[in-house]
Amino acid sequence: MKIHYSNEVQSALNDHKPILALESTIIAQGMPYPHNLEFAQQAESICRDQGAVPATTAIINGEIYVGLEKNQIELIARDPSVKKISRRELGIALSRKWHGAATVSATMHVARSAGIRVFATGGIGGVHRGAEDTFDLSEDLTALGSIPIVVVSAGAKAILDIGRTLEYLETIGVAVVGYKTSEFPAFYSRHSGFHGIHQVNSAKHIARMYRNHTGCGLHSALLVANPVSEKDEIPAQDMESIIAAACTSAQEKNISGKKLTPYLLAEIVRATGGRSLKTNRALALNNVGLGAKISREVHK
Ligand code: PSU
Ligand code: MN
Repeated sequence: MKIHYSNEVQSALNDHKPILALESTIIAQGMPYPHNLEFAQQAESICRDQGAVPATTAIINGEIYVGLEKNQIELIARDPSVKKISRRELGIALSRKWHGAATVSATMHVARSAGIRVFATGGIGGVHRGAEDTFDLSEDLTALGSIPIVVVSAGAKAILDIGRTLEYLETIGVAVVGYKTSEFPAFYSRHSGFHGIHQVNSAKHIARMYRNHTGCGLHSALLVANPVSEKDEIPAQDMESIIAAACTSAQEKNISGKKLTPYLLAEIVRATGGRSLKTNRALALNNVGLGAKISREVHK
């Protein structure tokens, strides 16, 4: 796999400095312009402030980039031709010379190949509600089961079936820990009602767990669930009817496959009058901050 590195990422790789992988689907398909551009820039600056080099990953003209220049981030944020690319579609995107935003699964795949061990996103994809009929399970799950990197997320997106997502994470052997909590968070909300995950209270301990995880020869990810802050959360009971309505609307409009998650997120932004966008942005930036700290500890 041929990867173009930004100068900043290339020198961090040469000097063994901490690097944090960031995905780009959250930019291109997860948030509307220009909020997505502001978010992407802020994510990079928080990462640098915390002492890690941001490695935002995307495909431009059919080439893989790890670490984007300013104009490349702008292209991902505002060019409507940018496609959502998951791991299985990398070869297709390269052959077709597409612009592509990398999902969690695609970013994990590229990060491993680049030797980057820590990655921060908003919320992972998972088992969709009604998956018993649609079979809609995100490719993020299979990537988490087979790529040994630390993934920081605010839990699984609340639009999913969180209970089944947790069960599936167990089936595929993903280690799940909560940052300062033993309850798996629900993306927009701190609480999902699913208790009993292992609690870890510092980036240092997460780094040690990761070393032991890979030291045991495990090839799955260490998934760190980092709840959104209290001041930014939307309580789960406020979200539930909005999410249910968005899911019904997607069904009525026959929206499925890779279009489903972006549609649901946008519907929820609309229905909450932009409140969910603020929360999504806050939780993702919170994950970047923690991810950068973990990256520093992993590099010690
Ligand atoms: N987190 C967010 N917003 C997003 C995503 C994550 O806060 O848009 C993206 C990630 O790129 C993830 C994708 O891989 O949603 C999941 O899509 P799907 O459910 O189609 O697998
Ligand atoms: Mn899907």
